[in-house]
Amino acid sequence: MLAQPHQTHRQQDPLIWDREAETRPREALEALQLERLRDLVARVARVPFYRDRFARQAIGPHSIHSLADLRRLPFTTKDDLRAQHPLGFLAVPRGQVARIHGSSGTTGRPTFVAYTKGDLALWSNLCARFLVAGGLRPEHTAQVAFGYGLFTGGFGLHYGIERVGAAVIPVSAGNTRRQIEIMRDLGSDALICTPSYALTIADGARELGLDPRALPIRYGFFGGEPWTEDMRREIEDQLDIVATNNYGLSEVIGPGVSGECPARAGMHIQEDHFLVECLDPETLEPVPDGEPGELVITTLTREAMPMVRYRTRDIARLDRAPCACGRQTLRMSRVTGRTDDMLIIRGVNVFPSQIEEALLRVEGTTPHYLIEVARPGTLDEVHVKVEIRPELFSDRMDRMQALCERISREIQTVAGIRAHVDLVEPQHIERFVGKAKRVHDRRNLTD
Ligand code: DLL
Repeated sequence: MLAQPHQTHRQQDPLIWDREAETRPREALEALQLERLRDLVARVARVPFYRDRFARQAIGPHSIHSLADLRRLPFTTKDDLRAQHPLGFLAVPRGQVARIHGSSGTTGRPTFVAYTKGDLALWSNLCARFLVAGGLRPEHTAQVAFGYGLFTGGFGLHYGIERVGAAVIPVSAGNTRRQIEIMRDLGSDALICTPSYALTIADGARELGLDPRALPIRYGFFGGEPWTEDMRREIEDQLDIVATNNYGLSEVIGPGVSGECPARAGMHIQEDHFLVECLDPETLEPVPDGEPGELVITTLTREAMPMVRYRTRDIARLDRAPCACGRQTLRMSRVTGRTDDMLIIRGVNVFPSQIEEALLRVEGTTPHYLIEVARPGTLDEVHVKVEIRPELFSDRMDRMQALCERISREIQTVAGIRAHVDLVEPQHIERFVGKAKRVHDRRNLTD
């Protein structure tokens, strides 16, 4: 089932928010990208990190003659952002910052992302593009079940929906029963959350004795975590909706980097604002189109915190063929993996090192642990097996139970997720000679 055009005040382009920008011919798009890239190189010279690197390589706007010159620019990594904590990457005076979001880091300390007023306007427009492409109309009511807060999902989509002119219900994440009640009371047409939460809502409806297909929602906009075509079929079937995928990351802007059109043959990258490369993560050379590689993103128009060649660690494939929908932009496949060990648990980014930090805060634990992730039904479940010191291993169930609860609380504090903790006798967790493998991810999240 594909999204059907609706009658709206934008009747001439019912499935395209900004026809001029979104269907710009390739040549004109590349000319615009080049102009913006030159401007970016001039602007980021205000950031000491880039100023130093550019100076070392004698790079300036004069070095950019074609888009291929992008490859002369240095990369930016999450570690670089961390080293400049909290706002060392700011490219505008602090007084021009209009909002700050954050993304989880390996140490529990967020990396901050700043926006000017202009960035916020751009962001809502980019979200409006994929929302309209996926079926949202001004007469619709959209329910946002992403968290509102430092996470970019809630606020990003919220303002995108407002930009489209639809009504927004900012329910925020969690409380499934309430989500369902609100959805039924207010007749929400669209649901915005992680794909796994969409399935939880379907489960929740059944638990309440309701038929999930009879819920009012008709459109689902899902992102923030990896999912598969099988999962899409499952969601569409269980909820009787059209589900589209959208991708983004806080360091770059949040949701709005790319999203699907009704053809649903990959996510259109908003190339007038982001230059996306797909590189071999080892050699950092481009991979041929259609081959998996790490996405590296340059923000062409972000003002407060522009990024030059940001290494996303996300693995995906690029497709340059024009799309049936009329857009000429590059499309990216689903994200099929990461080059680092970051896990996304129910939409929350978690690094194994955070779990380790939590364990080590509790006296009596050892650094021998195993994180098991599974998706037995529709939701991710995490079990952390941890060895405890021999002197603490006890026959007293109540003591062991209390210890489990303490560890679980620490994990919640440091990593923001709920985990089942299993205490294991000393020497019962496998030891490694080389690189320790501390994560067993049993979810099948590839295409
Ligand atoms: O998750 C931004 C977002 C919110 C996107 C809501 C879409 C919807 P972060 O918390 O910084 O930002 O996490 C970014 O999440 O590098 C990917 O690994 C993963 N990710 C985001 N969208 C998708 C998707 C937001 N559609 C990290 N498919 C990224 C697969 C996704 N992975």
